[in-house]
Amino acid sequence: MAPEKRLQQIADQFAHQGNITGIAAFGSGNINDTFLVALDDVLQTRFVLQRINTHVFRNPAAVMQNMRTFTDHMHGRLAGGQGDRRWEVPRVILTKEGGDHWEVDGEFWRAISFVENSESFDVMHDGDHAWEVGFALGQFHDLISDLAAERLVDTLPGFHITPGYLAQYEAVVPGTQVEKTPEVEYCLQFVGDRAPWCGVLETAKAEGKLPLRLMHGDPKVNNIMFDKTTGKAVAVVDLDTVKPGLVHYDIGDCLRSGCNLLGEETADWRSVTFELSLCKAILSGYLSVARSFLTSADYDFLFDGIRLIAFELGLRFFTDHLAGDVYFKTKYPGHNLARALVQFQLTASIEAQETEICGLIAQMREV
Ligand code: GN1
Ligand code: MG
Repeated sequence: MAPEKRLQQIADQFAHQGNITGIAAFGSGNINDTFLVALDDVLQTRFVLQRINTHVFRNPAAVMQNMRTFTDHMHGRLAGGQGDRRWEVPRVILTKEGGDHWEVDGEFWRAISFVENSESFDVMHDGDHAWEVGFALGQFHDLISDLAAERLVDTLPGFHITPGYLAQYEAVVPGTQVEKTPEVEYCLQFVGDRAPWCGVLETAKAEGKLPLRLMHGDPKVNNIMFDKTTGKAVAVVDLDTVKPGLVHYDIGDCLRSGCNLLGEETADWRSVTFELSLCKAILSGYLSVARSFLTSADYDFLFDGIRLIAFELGLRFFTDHLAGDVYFKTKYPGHNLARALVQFQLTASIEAQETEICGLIAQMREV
């Protein structure tokens, strides 16, 4: 069967209104395959169709169960009124038989509503834009903060546990087939130099200094949707990794993606820098909501979180390169190495600006 016809048949398993008028690849995800389905109906004009990568998400049914639990919770919160801002939480679209996914030929498919009149960006335009990104993350954390963590299944054990990624890296290095180019040598050295520090957040967590909270897990800037008319943030999407964790993982991920103006896919890794003015704007948007629930210790570990998540993503990309590209989707040989170099350069830029970033955090926690 032609691939388009097959996609259409899968999309038609879900309980949408109207006729499908088009299906196109959507977004730039590194794990799942995503499509946008257009309909000729006026009320619900489009929806997102995704094939879950079951090598990464071993229990996709639990991913869907979680998504239903927390989106229901968030919709309940928003039903109480949401002030003068538009705010949307995507909805799971059920199959015509009432299930939350469709399985065919060993593949796992699901459908989610598209936030209409919205768009996302890989890089920030300016400080106002960046403030909105921070606000969106704060809003997300706030909306999920009163859902009991035990109600969600851990769908990706080990996610954002940096010492675990280091252990995987150490297991892969001895047997790698990858050629030891100067860039590979640089990465090996970069990781080695930071290995003793990389347990910083897990140690603080184990010592009870940082509270376990529900987090998004992947709030990179292109997972924040902006209203096309007002230019304001209106939703946080990509909800597969919502689970118990530290807000620091999310803040770090948001900043590592939002403060790199060249984006994480640039080939020009040597020019990558961490933009302090955007960091200030994102943190200030975030704290406009989160100031009410952050503890003093949370602030103490913010800088480490920012540095760590950039480093961790570099480590994950580099390990995948050494392992033969088995986790992240790649477009060319060496793609994961190029991505690792970007994140390591960003880490180095964060380290070089430690005094300024810590100064900013100190100023903001005083307000
Ligand atoms: C992956 O698939 P995507 O692009 O939403 C990854 C994130 C990384 C991100 C880097 C489950 O997310 O952790 O930060 O790539 N997701 C998973 O772009 O590993
Ligand atoms: Mg994701």
